[in-house]
Amino acid sequence: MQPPEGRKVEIEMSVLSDIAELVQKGKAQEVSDLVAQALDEGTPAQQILDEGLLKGMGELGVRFKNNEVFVPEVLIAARALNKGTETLKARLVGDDIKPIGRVVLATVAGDLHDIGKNLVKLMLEGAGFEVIDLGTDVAADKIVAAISENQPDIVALSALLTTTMAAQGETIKAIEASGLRDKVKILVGGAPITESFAKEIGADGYSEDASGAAEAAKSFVS
Ligand code: B1M
Repeated sequence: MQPPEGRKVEIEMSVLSDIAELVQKGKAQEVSDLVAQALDEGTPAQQILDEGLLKGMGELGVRFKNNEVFVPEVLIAARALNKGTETLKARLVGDDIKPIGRVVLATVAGDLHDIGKNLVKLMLEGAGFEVIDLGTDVAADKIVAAISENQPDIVALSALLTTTMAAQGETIKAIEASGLRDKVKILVGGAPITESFAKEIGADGYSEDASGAAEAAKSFVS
């Protein structure tokens, strides 16, 4: 028997706040199990992401900034969050969808942050793209080599630090120098990136979040 509506909302909220708390504690398996439970209970994936997984990381981010937690705790939390998004992905992305385009995706040189990039990957795959994920701290020449090898429609670059934003521009310059610039659309994003910065460095598109990145990518191939 289903619980009455008010009680259902209460149960959902408690599962989501448990997810947020377990992300902060870095409990990867428990996070993954609760994400699966929330999906089984019919909670929308976007709500699990926003009000569970990302809420937990947001709260931890504030404590990180205030020097209440340090790099090791944040790293373990990031692993738990990534495991949670993998569980979401397993339920969201079908196996036998014909790709609508190919994307080479990377976090730029000097930058180790991969949670936002992984979300962008999830949304792109959900939108039907094949994604070649080069990982984090990816040098411009490696991105150029991946374009030659894979002939993507789009190159998507993430940067989370004010000190690594410039590497997006350097990567675009390297793509220009290789003669491959007119073969790809370039999409940039990440917390410090703005639309005007994206224009300044010669990107074709910018989005402030992962679902916007998927929308922009779709507009490039439509
Ligand atoms: Co770092 N870190 N970190 N960190 N870290 C930040 C970014 C920081 C804001 C924390 C702070 O001080 N408040 C700060 C940056 C300050 C600045 O540059 N202005 C910071 C710092 C300083 C550092 C170190 C230098 C700390 C140190 O060592 N003293 C160091 C740098 C290491 C390096 O990269 N070389 C460092 C290290 C780390 C960890 C390794 C511990 C860990 C990363 C683990 C991992 O990613 N696997 C970490 C984390 C987790 C964070 C915070 C807490 C969370 C970032 C995150 O994942 N957010 C962060 C503080 C915060 O943001 N509150 C912080 C959730 C994620 C979903 O958001 O990545 O912004 P985000 O992605 C968003 C959008 O930006 C957008 O879509 C996503 C949402 O839908 N998006 C795109 C992202 N990429 C996109 C691409 C697109 C389009 C949209 O198109 C291609």
